[in-house]
Amino acid sequence: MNPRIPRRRSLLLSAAAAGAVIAASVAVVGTAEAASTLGASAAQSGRYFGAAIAAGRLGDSTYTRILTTEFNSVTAENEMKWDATEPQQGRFTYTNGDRILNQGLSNGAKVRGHALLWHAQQPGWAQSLSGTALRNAAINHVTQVATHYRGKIYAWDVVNEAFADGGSGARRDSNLQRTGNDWIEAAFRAARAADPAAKLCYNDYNTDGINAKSTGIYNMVRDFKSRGVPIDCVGFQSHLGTGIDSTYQANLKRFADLGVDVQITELDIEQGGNQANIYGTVTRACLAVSRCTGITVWGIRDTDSWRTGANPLLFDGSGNKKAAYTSVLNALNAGGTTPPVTTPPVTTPPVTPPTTSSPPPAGSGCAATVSLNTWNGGYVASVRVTAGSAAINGWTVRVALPSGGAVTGAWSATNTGTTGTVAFRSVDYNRQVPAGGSTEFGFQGTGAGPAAALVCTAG
Ligand code: 9MR
Repeated sequence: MNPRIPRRRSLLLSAAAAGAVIAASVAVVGTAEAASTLGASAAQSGRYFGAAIAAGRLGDSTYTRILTTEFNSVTAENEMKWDATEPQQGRFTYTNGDRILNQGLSNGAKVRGHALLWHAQQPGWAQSLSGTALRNAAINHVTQVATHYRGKIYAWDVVNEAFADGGSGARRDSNLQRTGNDWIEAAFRAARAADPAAKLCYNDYNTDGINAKSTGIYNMVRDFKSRGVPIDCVGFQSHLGTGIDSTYQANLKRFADLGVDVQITELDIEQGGNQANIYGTVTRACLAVSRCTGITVWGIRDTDSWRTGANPLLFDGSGNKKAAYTSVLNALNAGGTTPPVTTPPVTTPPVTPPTTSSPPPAGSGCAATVSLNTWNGGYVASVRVTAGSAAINGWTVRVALPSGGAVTGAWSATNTGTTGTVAFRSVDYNRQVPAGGSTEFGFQGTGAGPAAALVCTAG
């Protein structure tokens, strides 16, 4: 039953020679039995095998037995999404998210966080926001939720499904996208600041091969890496039908070659003649790409799946292993490349820097106050512009940056220059501020934050 696996052995030995953590297991590889569970067999090559789980099903003993026996990673199917964790603005509820977390951690499993920002499953209050208010609410959401789970999440889907289907390779229209094209990088920066140890992923579907959509995402990741935007991984949901694109593995590989981990994050495959084979193909593709660190199936039994009638999972409704299960287990036991041991860059914990502001608006001027969310080497700045005793129609805030620092993006304002003293000018929708009223804009930058009080000019 245990095939001889010379390829895996030699790869593990070379990992040992390189001093990788996996070296500890090398001595037993030659005589190892094939592991008999998905998690254990994935762990032989340094990977995880996980499932999306639902808090409401944890009382089902068949479900929980399979979960704790077979899987060494869990993802909350719904419980960590925006509508679940912040049902009212600023009021956070973590009860069900924490149940998933604790189920995973108490079982020695990794926990994938899913998902901080997404155009779907937003709470009603967020759906009705736009512009600065939505941007600030979104960044606050990322910061609060990632802070709550700080140090406990293996990888976060920071942004989910932000690209359009079809041939454009462009971003999907959404309320988040309309806050400015930089919303994704702002979210990643905020997530890094809040939980420096979590791997930060972009996650999407219909990316199961080299196509226009996956290429759009590829270009974004390449851009992020070149500009130092903190991204560590890309999730490929892999909700598959009865076939699989011949470039599935090559697509994973091209992303890995950008210097990010790749993960199969929501695997389910329509039942049909090819289901077991395709499960094996996906598993082998991950094993063949060294930076493919794990696979998650989107549910446990067919009856737990969101795809009613497709029977797309590894266990039938009674909890029996299907042919697809055996196909995956055999592929895992045949071994593969070994993922490098990578951790997010070490960063110093965020500090709360002093808030700097210009004097309170005297008469008809304006004032600007900044608060910073910093990390080692960068920050996100939120600036509040307050009108004095008269309404203003247009404003400019000048920010003096320390030498070496630069602005890398702004929202709800347009900036002139990126270094030295940078001027941020109001945009159409936040130009008018009533007497005593305020509006907000933001920017992110490298280096330390503003070096002096901000100067606000009305008009
Ligand atoms: O499986 C989830 C289902 O229970 C929810 O009703 C649905 C709501 O949109 O989300 C499902 O999970 C989705 C995941 O969060 C993102 N990728 C697509 C998944 C299937 O729709």
